[in-house]
Amino acid sequence: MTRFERWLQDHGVWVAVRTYPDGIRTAEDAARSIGVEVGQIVKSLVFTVAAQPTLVLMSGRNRLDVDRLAELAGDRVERADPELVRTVTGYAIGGVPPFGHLNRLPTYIDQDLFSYPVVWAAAGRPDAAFPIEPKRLAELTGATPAELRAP
Ligand code: 5CA
Repeated sequence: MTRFERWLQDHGVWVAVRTYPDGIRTAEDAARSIGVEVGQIVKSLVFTVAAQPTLVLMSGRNRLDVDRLAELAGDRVERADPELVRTVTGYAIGGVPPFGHLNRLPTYIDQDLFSYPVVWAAAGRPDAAFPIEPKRLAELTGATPAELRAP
């Protein structure tokens, strides 16, 4: 059982994890392999706001507007490096899930994800993903919905 699956079990959260042997490291790979629109893939991105690691759940078709996040969060925003991502989430880039992290992170969710009935997120490894209703994803992460896409 993977760490993510153990977290699901320990927290009584049920999602259907599927594996893709060819790997789905990027949103584009994931969309192609799963057979959905790239906008339906959830990118789980870690930034620091001041020094506080913060999670941003972004639609795969959008780029985060970092200035907008800084405005919302009220402080300076920087991208976390791969080591920090692993330290705070417990997962390596390419497989970072939207929840199930070592530490619970303040979280924002891209408004555009709510335009799909179902979205797909990484399941703790670069070859696994699971579908989830965006509303449930926001509830489980306690995320703040926001308009976050770069123009
Ligand atoms: N498995 C796929 C689809 S679910 C996945 O995890 N996609 S992702 O978008 O959530 O994770 C890849 C993201 O990691 C990239 O979009 C990119 O923003 C980020 N990333 C890639 N390389 C680095 C890096 N060197 N430092 C910080 N972030 C990076």
